[in-house]
Amino acid sequence: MAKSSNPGTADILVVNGPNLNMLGEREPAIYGRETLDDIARAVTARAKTHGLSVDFRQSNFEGHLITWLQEARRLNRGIIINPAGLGHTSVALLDAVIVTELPVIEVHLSNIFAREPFRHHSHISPAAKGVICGLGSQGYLFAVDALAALLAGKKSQGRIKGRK
Ligand code: CA2
Repeated sequence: MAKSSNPGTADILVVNGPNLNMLGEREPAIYGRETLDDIARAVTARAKTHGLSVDFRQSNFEGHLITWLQEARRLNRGIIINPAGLGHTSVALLDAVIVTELPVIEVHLSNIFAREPFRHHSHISPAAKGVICGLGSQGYLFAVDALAALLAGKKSQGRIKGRK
């Protein structure tokens, strides 16, 4: 599992699904040459430019992903998820995303719409604020930027409300 850089109370939880621990080792033509640890470092650095901290995780077990999402509601402010193959199959993962009640950005490294038909549908997408696919590891960085903007917007809305 990629190391969690800031377990527990990070602003952004990044959840990576099954087989993404293999990045950089196989199928570079589809997924690029970067490892998941490379992506974790880049995401953490990008988040830091926005003053945000990151808890970056990966598991091959659906139950781990679901438990992390359930905990996120208490511990985090926004979520980036690459559900990997589970995005195409798992209603349970969708339910866990909904439970978070947090802004969620779904990321896929590859363009799932340019691949096999079974990859064209994601159960997660209807619950996501936004979906990024086909931009490789850069997609994670754009997701950080998007979440930063969403969280900043929430903060200022809160201040306006608080003044009333
Ligand atoms: O493009 C993506 O990010 C995917 O979520 C990756 C999943 C795939 O099932 C989705 O359709 C799209 C697969 C992750 C497996 O990653 C590997 C990396 C290197 C070697 C083998 C698998």
